[in-house]
Amino acid sequence: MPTTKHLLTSVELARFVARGFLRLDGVVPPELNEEAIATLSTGIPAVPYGTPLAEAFPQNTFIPRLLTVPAVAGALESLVGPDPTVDHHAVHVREPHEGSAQDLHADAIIDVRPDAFDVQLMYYPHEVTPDMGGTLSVPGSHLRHVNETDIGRVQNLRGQTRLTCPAGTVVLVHHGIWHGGRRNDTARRRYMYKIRFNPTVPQVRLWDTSDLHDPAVTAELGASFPWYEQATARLEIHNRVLLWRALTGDDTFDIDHWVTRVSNRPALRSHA
Ligand SMILES: O=C(O)CCC(=O)C(=O)O
Repeated sequence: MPTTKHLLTSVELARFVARGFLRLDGVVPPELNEEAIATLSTGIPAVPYGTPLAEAFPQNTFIPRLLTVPAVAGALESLVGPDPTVDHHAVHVREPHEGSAQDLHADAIIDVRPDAFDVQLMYYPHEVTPDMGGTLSVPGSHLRHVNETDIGRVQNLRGQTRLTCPAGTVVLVHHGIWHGGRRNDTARRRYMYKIRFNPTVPQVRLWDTSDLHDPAVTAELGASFPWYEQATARLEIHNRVLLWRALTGDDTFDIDHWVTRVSNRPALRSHA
């Protein structure tokens, strides 16, 4: 059933679970993008960790208006539900000709929650061209837990993406995604605004589930990525099945028997 809330579909949710990110290209209108550059360059207000989103920013200021763009609001609600809290937010600038890139990392520390995740919204108010230091990210890395910059020595992985995008693009990422700002070889500052949300409700069937049984869901969840090892790729699928079970509340869902097989523990029965 179509929704007026711009909720994500099950296929889109499954894509997020497999890849660890969702791109919304050019969804923010030009007038807001123009306002963004001025707002982000003068600085944004500090928000204490865990502040309810509804209390974090004065109404009708830039950030609430960004977050109520329908495609952004619908995607966010589909992933973290209504009324999340703000973990933290920051403006990330790649300076003109700054000469270096950021180490590959995952934010915060190892996070082993199997059934919950935070979402980080990355917003790019201007076009990001190939030499402008777009955020590099590694599709399908988010469920392979790492401790912050412990992966910093990794220089390049097959299938990594260095973001190029039109103005007004929002990328929503799972908190575990491996990423890093790249070197900006242009004469222009590259802006990105990032805000991390903590869910306050169980992340169960928060999206438009009318296509839940579409075979494309399983196809998305089974996606492989060029940097995966042949055997470890199976663990990635296993971990996605666990997350999909948590998100759908369906503990029978499986792909190729991966989770069913390794969780099979027949109960002891008496043979009277
Ligand atoms: O500047 C960027 O593109 C990424 C920065 C970032 O996400 C970080 O420092 O954690």
